[in-house]
Amino acid sequence: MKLYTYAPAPNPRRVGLLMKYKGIELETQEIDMMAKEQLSPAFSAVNPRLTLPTLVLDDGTILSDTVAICAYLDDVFPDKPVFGKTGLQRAQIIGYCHQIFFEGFSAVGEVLRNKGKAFQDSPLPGPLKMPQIAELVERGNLRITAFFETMNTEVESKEYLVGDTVSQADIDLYVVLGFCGWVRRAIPEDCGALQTWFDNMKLKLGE
Ligand SMILES: N[C@@H](CCC(=O)N[C@@H](CS)C(=O)NCC(=O)O)C(=O)O
Repeated sequence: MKLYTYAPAPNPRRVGLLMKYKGIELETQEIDMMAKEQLSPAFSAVNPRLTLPTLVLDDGTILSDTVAICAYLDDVFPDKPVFGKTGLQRAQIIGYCHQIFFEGFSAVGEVLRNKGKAFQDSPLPGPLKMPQIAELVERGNLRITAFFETMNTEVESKEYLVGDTVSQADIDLYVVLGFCGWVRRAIPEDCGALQTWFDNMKLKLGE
């Protein structure tokens, strides 16, 4: 199998940290997003959704959603599982990944991509062209504030989001909290539990 990625970008980082944590090595090709290589005909032939990460299996099957790639890699490389030890834990982890993607990643994306020239006509990842909407910057920032508060409550009495070891949910939360920095949003002072959780997770992930 082969992974197409761009290591610094947030969704690729979710896969990168999973691979680092589990000690997985794969054939990898970096697609330079700064040079907009993900929009090239060559990459379009690999993944017409034009998004990273993309995992192409040996039989040609394409996985182009981060959570699907992570779940698949966790299955193929079972040491240090990050999708739970029971069916319930697996469901809870997938639930958190979905929540973090929708309430966290997409809120930051809303702020990042609706202003400035870098994402002009491209406020959403992928091939769709449409205008930026300036008001979404303000709404995205409100969503980020709400996300900090929600996640602060989630980790108030927990070392890990689910169970007693690192899961994909922890990796995703760790990555999105870093991604908040791209829009100059830091964990607020009144979210002390979240800051403590983040500092501990940084050590656990060897970052
Ligand atoms: N559905 C995809 C979305 C991934 C995504 O949005 N990736 C970003 C990089 S973090 C991307 O490829 N952006 C392409 C672009 O901005 O043109 C997933 O869950 O992995």
